[in-house]
Amino acid sequence: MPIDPRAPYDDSNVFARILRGELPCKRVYEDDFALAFHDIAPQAPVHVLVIPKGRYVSWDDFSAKAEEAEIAGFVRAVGTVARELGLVEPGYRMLANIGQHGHQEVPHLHVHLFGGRQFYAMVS
Ligand code: DGP
Repeated sequence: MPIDPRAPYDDSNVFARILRGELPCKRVYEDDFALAFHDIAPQAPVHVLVIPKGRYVSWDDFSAKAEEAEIAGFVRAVGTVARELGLVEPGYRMLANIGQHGHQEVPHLHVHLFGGRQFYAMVS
């Protein structure tokens, strides 16, 4: 079910639990600002999620409330992950679902990185 975008941050969400080490993940990258790991239900040969370490429900509150250093660190981490995974050539898709109409299911900001195949029209 898509999340309620007005709900406060829920510390029991699955990505918060991964950040705390309570649940396993297939980690591909970590720094002070971000953690990246393989999606549990990949929709491409490469499907990685990059999440900030701070408590942000979505891109909406992250972009509004995060410190400049957190924003810069997270944006740089997303790019670093894509480069380290070898996605830059021939290219990749990045996506963040936000709230109900965006069909966001996990209420902790995450950027999807998809690669390893050709993409066409936007997802439905
Ligand atoms: P979204 O619809 O943007 O909220 O996508 C949530 C994604 O998170 C979806 O592609 C599946 C993935 N996911 C959900 N639970 C887990 C989990 O426990 N581990 C991992 N690695 N991915 C998960």
